[in-house]
Amino acid sequence: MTSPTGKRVLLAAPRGYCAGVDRAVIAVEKALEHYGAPVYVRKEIVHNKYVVESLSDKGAVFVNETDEVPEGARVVFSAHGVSPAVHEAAAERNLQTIDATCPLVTKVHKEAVRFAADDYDILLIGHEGHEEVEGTAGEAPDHVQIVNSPDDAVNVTVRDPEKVVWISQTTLSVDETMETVDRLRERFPTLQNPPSDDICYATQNRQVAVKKLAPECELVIVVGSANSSNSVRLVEVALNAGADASYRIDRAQEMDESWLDGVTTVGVTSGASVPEILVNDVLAYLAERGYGDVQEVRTATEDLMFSLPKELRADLKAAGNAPARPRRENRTSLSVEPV
Ligand code: 2E6
Ligand code: F3S
Repeated sequence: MTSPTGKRVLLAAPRGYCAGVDRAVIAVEKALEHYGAPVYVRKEIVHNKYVVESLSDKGAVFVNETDEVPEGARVVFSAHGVSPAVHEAAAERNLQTIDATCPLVTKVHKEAVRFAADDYDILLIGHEGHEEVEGTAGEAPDHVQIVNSPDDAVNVTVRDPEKVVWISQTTLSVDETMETVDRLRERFPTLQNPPSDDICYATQNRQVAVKKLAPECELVIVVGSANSSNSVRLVEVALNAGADASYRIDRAQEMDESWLDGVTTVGVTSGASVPEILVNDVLAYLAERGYGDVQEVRTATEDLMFSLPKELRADLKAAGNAPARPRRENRTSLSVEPV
C-alpha cells in the first residue's frame, strides 16, 4: 500500500541465493544429517557470516587448510573452488572430500586447463587473494596472470601477443570487467574472449536489478558480508547507477538511523550468498520507520538448480535417501507489490 509520506522501498529481484550457494549450503546440511557432526569445511562454504555461524551451530567445523582436518576425516570444499594442489593435499591425508565448488566456477577452471594445454598466456581478471581466483589460477600457474583492475592492464607482459586469452572470476562488476578487457585489447588487439561468459548469471542478474532501481533511490542497502565479492560489487553498481548513497550490511542491526535522513526511496538488495531472512529483517526495520510500502523491481526470473555434489549423492543414494532436494524458499515474508 502506498505510504501517505511517499516513503517506499524498491526491492531488487533477483537477489539473494544463487543456485551454486543453495547447493553448497544444502551439501553441508545433508552431510551433517547423513554422516553426523563434525563435518569439516575448508574455508567459508560461502562468504556469509550468518550462514557460517548457522552451520557451525549445527556441527560444521570450518578450517583454513586441509592440514587442520584429522587424517581420514570428511571435508567439504567451498563453493569458490580449489586448486589441484588442494585436492592432492587432501588425498595425501586420506580425506574423504565432498566438492561443493559451484559448477560455474568449475567451468572457468576447465577453460584455464584447456587454454594452458594450448599454451596460451591466460589473463585472469579477478581479485588477487580471493579464494576463487586462487583456485582457478592454481589450475595452470605457469600460464595464468592475474589482472586486478583496469589500471592493472599496463602491467601485463606476455610471451606472444597473438596468443592471449582472458578469463575471469565469476562475481565481478560486468562494467569494470569490460573496461579491463578494453584496456587489455588496446595492448593485445587479437586478445581472445572466453568461450562463454565467466561472470555468472546470478552476478549479472543482481547487478541489472540494482542498476534499474538505483536511479530512483537516495539510499541503497546491500545485505551481504564484507568478504563477499558479489555483494561488495552491488554497492559499487548502485553508486555508479545513480544512488545518492549505498551501504553494505551483514544484518539489520548494522543499519544507522542517520542514513534515512531526508530519504524517500530506499533500494534493498542482497548478494548471492545471503539468506532471505536477513533481507526480511531489514524490511521490518524499514517498515518500523515508515517505509512499509515495498515494491519489487524484477528484471529476471531464475529457475536454475544444480544437483548435489556427486560424492554426497552417491552416499545418499546408497543409503536409500532420495537425492532430490527442495528448492530453498527465498521469498520475502512481507507483502510486496510488483512495479
Ligand atoms: C562461489 C563462487 C562465486 O566472494 P564471492 O562473491 O565470490 O562469494 P559468495 O560466497 O559471497 O557468493 C557466492 C559465490 C560462491 N560466488
Ligand atoms: Fe556459482 Fe555464480 Fe553463485 S558462480 S555460486 S552461481 S554467484
